[in-house]
Amino acid sequence: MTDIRLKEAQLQQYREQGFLTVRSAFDREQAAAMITHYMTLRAEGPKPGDTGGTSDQPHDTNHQYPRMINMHEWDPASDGWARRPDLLAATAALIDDTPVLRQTMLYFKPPGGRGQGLHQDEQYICQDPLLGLWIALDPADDDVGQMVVVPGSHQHGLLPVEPADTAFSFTGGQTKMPAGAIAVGVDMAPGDALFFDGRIIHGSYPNRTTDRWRRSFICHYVGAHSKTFEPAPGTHMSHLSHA
Ligand SMILES: O=C(O)CCC(=O)C(=O)O
Repeated sequence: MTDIRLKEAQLQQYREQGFLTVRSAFDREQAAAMITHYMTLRAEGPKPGDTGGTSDQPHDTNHQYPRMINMHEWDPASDGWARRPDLLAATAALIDDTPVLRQTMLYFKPPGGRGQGLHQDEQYICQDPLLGLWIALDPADDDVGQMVVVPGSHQHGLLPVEPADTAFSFTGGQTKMPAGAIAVGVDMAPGDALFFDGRIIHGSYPNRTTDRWRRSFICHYVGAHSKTFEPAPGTHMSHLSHA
């Protein structure tokens, strides 16, 4: 089994850029087994907290394969993957604290599925530090709506939110982009991991293919000493009517 250990240069990159890619954190067979696992769970029927996104785009394929949330609360396999000791150790090094699992999610993003308006996770979860861990289960590239990040944007602090174009985003809110912000796509292979800061601007565009999925297993961690904060007016997604 893979066992990741971060080097000082990787910690440095995370601090400066706000994200870090680690190749083959899960091996390909494991990623394939996770796809089978989650497709089986999805086929069983609705789970607590499912969402296919805003209802104004009923033909979005995300409605047929809604995002799952907090599977670790009812699925022991998800709990085990989210608490893999080396991933927790990497997270501890990145946030310089004892990690506490805050949330798990599974994005199916079938062919034609909408993406998610670019945002900062702390615009949803008001705890800092917060760290996201995004595991690619399928190859993730531009065509399928890979993760995009704005390098260094975690250094802006929390930014205002605005309505997103729900033709492209399954959520109704997005971050108001700071001047000069450039979003870059992160190419990932099955099993690759992306660690990202709770304040980095990130999200994804739609899956433009007719035959490829972009499934991903996502964990969010806070630290034992993370602080809950009151968001400044206009910086939290709940300030929009359909976030
Ligand atoms: O996978 C995506 O499209 C977006 C995921 C995301 O925003 C997150 O994991 O915080």
